[in-house]
Amino acid sequence: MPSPDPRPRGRYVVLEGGEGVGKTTQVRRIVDRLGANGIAATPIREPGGDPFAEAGRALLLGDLDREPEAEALLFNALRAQVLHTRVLPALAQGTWVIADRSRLSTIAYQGHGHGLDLAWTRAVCASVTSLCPPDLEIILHVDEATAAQRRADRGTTDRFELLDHGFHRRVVAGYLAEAEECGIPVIDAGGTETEVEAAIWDVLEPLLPARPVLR
Ligand code: T5A
Repeated sequence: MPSPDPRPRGRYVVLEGGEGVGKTTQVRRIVDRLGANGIAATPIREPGGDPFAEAGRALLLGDLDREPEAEALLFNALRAQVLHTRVLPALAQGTWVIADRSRLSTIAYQGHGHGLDLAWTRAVCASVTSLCPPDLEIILHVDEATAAQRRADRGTTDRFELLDHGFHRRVVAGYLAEAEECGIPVIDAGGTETEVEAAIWDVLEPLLPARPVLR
């Protein structure tokens, strides 16, 4: 009989929020900080994460017209792909996965933003994320002016960033409504990168393996 795998399962943590709140920056910082604490961690981003999903990302962020239902389903198809090819294998190896977006993005953008039926959107997302539900989701939130400034500083645009202010307000309101309904932590991401990292770490800390007590 094979001996039990002694490695603890990794944890799957998802950072969420509207455009330019600093998710990518914080994914990198949290991966590095986990590494500094002796915990293997890998970043992924959605849409994307493996060659097939990155090809799908180009389609989704490109400017071909599409129906919102098709868009929501394609985000979820690519999610299923990376859950199988990247997330589940990493977790099984004991590696933490720190993700830039997942199901809440579809609920906020395609559901609240584009007005898809929320029950349908949630059900589609749930059918995919049930493959591997996140251990923790965190929503980063900044005021509109700060987010706009950060996007301008970064200087790139894709089809979602070009959508009107009303769309982005519905997305942000959608995130906050989901947070309220599902008890998801919302972090004020208006501080410095170091301050935001510390706030995320506080929320994530209970997931860390207990250190042996030295006597
Ligand atoms: N989408 C995605 C859907 O519609 N449905 C879905 O299901 C999914 C999964 C993805 C797009 O797809 C949509 C949502 C998105 O529109 P993306 O390129 O991955 O596209 O876009 P974002 O995830 O929004 O990434 P952004 O790069 O726009 O924003 P981030 O990652 O939140 O911000 P970040 O870290 O790149 O920072 C932006 C700038 O601010 C600075 C950074 O240096 C950078 O210049 N910054 C700070 N400055 C001051 N103080 C801080 N604390 C800072 N933190 C970062």
